[in-house]
Amino acid sequence: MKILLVQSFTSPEEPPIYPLGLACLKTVLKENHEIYGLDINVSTEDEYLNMLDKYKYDVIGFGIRNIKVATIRKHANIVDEHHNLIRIAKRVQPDSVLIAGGMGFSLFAEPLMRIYNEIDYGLFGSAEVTFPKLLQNLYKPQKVAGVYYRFNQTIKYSFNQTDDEKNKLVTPDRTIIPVELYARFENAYGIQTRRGCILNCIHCSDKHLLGSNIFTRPVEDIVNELKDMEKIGIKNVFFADQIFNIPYEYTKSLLKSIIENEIGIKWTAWFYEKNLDMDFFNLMKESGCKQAIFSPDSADNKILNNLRKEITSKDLKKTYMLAKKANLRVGYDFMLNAPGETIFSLVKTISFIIKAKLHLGKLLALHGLFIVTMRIYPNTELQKISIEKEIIDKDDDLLEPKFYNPFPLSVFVNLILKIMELLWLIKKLFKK
Ligand code: B12
Ligand code: SF4
Repeated sequence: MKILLVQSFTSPEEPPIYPLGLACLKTVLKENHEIYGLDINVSTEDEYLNMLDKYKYDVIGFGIRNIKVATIRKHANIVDEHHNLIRIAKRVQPDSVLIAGGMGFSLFAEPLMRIYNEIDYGLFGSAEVTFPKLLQNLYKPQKVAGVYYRFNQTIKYSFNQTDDEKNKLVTPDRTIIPVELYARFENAYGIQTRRGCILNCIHCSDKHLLGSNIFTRPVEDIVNELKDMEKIGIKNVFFADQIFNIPYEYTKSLLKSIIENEIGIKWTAWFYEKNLDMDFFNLMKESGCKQAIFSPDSADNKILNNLRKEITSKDLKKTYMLAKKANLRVGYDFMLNAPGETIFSLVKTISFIIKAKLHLGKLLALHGLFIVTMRIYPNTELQKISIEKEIIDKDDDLLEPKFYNPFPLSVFVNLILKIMELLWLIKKLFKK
């Protein structure tokens, strides 16, 4: 079959990123099919139309990574932009089978299948196993795991993927979209070493998407991929893993192998605050880490417990002590007004940020701080808590972003967010 894979709009606020998911799909599909790719974030609508005019495609797939991305700076509605691309494909190629997938789609698959009525099938979550299977069973979707399909004007869902199906990790084929199109964007190139997470944060949507086990790739494969990336001129990568230092021994052997193979690529990743020591920080530094990002979400022990972070403020303090010693840049993500938050716990978080900044100086930059309120995602414990507390309705599909930010603390929290927004703008102005 001739298949066109389109990376749909990601975020108007964030720089484009290389579509790693499409590259993984090319790897598993190319043996039996002819694969073409286009990323609308680095192409024009005319280029998209030309691509649609060029061949008659049997299948057109849309990668919907982000949905209604809500950050502290902007709340961008890109549901309509995705729809526009889908409608164009339906108009130009009315006989193609249209398939949607990607993590943004998966989080809100049912409401999106209702809105995007041109889409024939929706695929939930990772698709290295399910996409090729669906192509073999194009008119029997009920036989394949993770498929949303239409039957008698209703939307049906086949059945869940197993964890093994969700986590078939392959070496991406980056010929699907030219890598050089992203060279000027920060954090543009992702590389995945593992999938899944064993932690249990109450707001986490990745657990539902990827499962509770961690599946890792062989270290040798990753090192070879990094070598290939280096050969084609990539200088920085982002490890697109849930948590980079779990499993700990696996990560250590990966870092040692990067050092042994003298890979010169710089990298960034998300880290868990536990089990870190100076040896590990030295390995990070020596293997090219340019920034370690932590997502403690709070610095108060009671809130950390409520969020099920399984860390304490002591672990957090250790992160900046070690980073300072290793002279390594760090970033912190915080979520204000979490369940149980009081003015005292908030002050603890703010004073942690101030202490960390004083300690780290330039190693903790303003853009290294990501401070938001908690977005409530479907299939999370936070959703249950929010229903109990009547913050959201039990039938809310959450496609319209909702945040856990109860009154009266919300007044103070919104003020902090405004100040952060202002600082961002001032910084942007100075950069110009
Ligand atoms: C790593 C990561 C980042 C890194 C990316 C680095 C890089 N250069 O790649 C950084 C830090 C830059 C980042 C930024 C953002 N991210 Co992010 N990120 C992730 C994370 C953890 C992994 C993504 C990844 O690369 N996975 C590995 C690849 C191989 O998988 P994949 O792309 O998902 O593709 C698979 C499937 O989705 C599917 N698929 C993909 N396309 C298609 C197409 C078709 C037709 C089909 C059938 C299937 C299919 O098959 C693929 C293979 O299995 C995910 C969490 C998650 N569960 O995925 C969040 C996630 C994707 N990010 C998210 C968000 C919100 C953002 C930001 C908007 C952050 C913000 N400011 O709020 C920005 C947007 C950046 C942008 N321009 O798009 C959300 C998106 C959902 C949503 N809420 O809309 C996620 C899902 C996290 C979450 N649970 O909320 N992110
Ligand atoms: S560490 Fe990240 S991926 Fe793991 S449970 Fe917490 S939020 Fe989810």
